[in-house]
This record gives sequence, C-alpha cells and structure tokens, in this order.
Amino acid sequence: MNWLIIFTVVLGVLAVARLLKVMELSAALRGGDVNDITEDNNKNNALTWIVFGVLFFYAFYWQVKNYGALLLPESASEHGLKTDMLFDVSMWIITPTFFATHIFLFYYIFKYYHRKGQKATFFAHSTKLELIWTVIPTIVLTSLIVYGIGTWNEITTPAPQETMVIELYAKQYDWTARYAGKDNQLGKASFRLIDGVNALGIDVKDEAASDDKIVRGEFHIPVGKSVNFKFHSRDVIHSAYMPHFRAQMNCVPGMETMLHFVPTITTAEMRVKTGNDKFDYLLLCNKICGASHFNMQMKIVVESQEEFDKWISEKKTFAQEIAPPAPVAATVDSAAVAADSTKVDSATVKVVAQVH
Ligand SMILES: [Cu+2]
Repeated sequence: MNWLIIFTVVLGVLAVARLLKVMELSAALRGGDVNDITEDNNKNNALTWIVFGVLFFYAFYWQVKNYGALLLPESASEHGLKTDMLFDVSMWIITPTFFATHIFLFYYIFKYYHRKGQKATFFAHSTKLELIWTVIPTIVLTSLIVYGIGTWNEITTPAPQETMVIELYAKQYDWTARYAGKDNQLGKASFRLIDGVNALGIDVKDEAASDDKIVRGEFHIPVGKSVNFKFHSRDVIHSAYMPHFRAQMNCVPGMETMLHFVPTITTAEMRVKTGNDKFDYLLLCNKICGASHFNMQMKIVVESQEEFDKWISEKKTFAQEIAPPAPVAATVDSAAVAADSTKVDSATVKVVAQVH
C-alpha cells in the first residue's frame, strides 16, 4: 500500500511537470511566454479573493452558529460574572475590528488589482496616519489591560479568614476532596506518608488532620459561601477546571496552589434553568496528564447550607477512618479511643503503625 501511494505521488508530480511543459510550448506557439501575467490573470485573482472573503465570513458565521453556545456555560459563581463581562467587552471591541479590517482587506485587493498603465501612489510618511494608528490601539489596549488586571486582582485576592478550606488532590486519574473540618485547617501531608490506607499521605501525628474529612466520587459546597480550594498533585501536573465557576488552577506536584470562589446557583436551580434534570457541575482535569485523562472528573453538588451541613456531618473524619478495627483497639486502650474518637491520640497512632 505504501509503495502504491509513493508511486501515485511520483506519477502525479511527473504529470504536473508535463502539463507545465505543454502550457509553455503552447504559449510559445502563440508567440508569448508562459510567465507573462495578463490583465485577465490579475482580474481572476482579484475576483477569487472576493469569493474567498465571502466563504471566510460564511465560515465565521457557521462556526458561531454551531459552536457559539459551547463556548462557556452560564456562570455560577460571583467572580464568573466579572470575567464574563471582561470577555464580552473584549469581544465587542474585537468583533467589529475583525469585520472592518477583513472587509477592507478583501475589497481593496479586488479594487486595486494591477491594470496596464496604472501606477500606485507613493508616499513615504504621514504623521497624521502614524498618530491615528498608534494612539487609538494604545488607548484601547491599555484600557483593556488595566480593566483585565483590575478584574484579575479582585479574583485572586487572598480568601477571607472564615472561608471554608477544601483540598482537591489530583492523581492519575481521579480527584479526592479533603474538607479541613471544624478547625478549618488541613492536616499536614507528605508523599512519603502515602500507603495503601493513607492515600493522601496525611500526617496522622498532626492535630489538624484528625477532623479532616476525605471525600471521593463527588463533593458538595454550600451556595453563597466562599470556598477556598487548595490544590495538590501526587504525580504529574494536572489542572483543576470547574467551567461553570470560571475556575481553573494547575495542580503541581510538590507545591500548593489555591483559588477561592463563591458559588451562586445550586445544582437544583441549574437543573431547572437548563431544563436538564440530569445536569451536574463538574470538576475536570484540563491538562493532558496521561491515557485516562479524558475521564478524570468529579461531580460537584452545590446546595443550601442546611443540606451541606447534613451531608458533611454524615462523613467520617480522618481519625475515624484510620481508626483501627475494634478487636485491635481493644488490646490497646479501648476507653481512650472511644472517649475521644475525633482526635488522633498517641495510642491510635501506635496501633495504626502496627497495622501497617
Ligand atoms: Cu488530566
């Protein structure tokens, strides 16, 4: 098959070469040169540009009509409205400029195609023109940049102190969420502590870790409350992307990145708005991280504070999760473990170490 393709290409090249030779000879017979450019050639070229221009704008229209709705879903976070506004303002400036420059481009190619005896006007300098095309873009671009930096700074300010902290932990190819618990402090973690039981490598000796809650499959957040996400990765760079909340942040092994936002629309409300009773917010990975990257996602449920409180209260704390099974605990100090099951005391730590 490969040889057949090579053979066809070679034959094609030879055929074109012969065709050019034929054109050259026939031009010589007519007493001309095949390289002469006639006025008809120029006119046809110019007309082709008009046809191309029409197709070009049609392609633009077709793309907007068919794919415009896929750009971004309705914003469901407070800062999302600001970024959308920034996006819209940029588009309102870019779109007319795009049309004006391209219409003129195609039209002037057509209007001024070369005719015999026609001479182009030559002028070397115009201060007025230079000023116009320097000052106007400067003002427009500076305004856009200042507006953009202002919006960016508003979004990336440190989260308020009382903001709920959730860790989003990425690994090939899933997400784990960890809630900081009542103290709003995530327990320390290290990749060195990762094992079959402790998948996030949380330090069991750290007091702050005991009330952390680890959640898989889906995570919930309360509507109207600021949530501060801290991102970590176990293996390669992932990117936490929550398109409805206009939130995206890289998850980089060995370092912590963060971002906070306030969700404004609950999952139930969004289901009504979209007319899709199966609608769900999603956390996606937006960095090609390996073979199953396409399926690296986690459901996000936005609900009322009461619903959220109920959901989170049913989840086990880290201390409860790593607490040893009853028979083993009984041999150590069952009273101490039972009395304070939310705290990781030294006895529990010792037992965990033995279990491992
Ligand atoms: Cu990925």
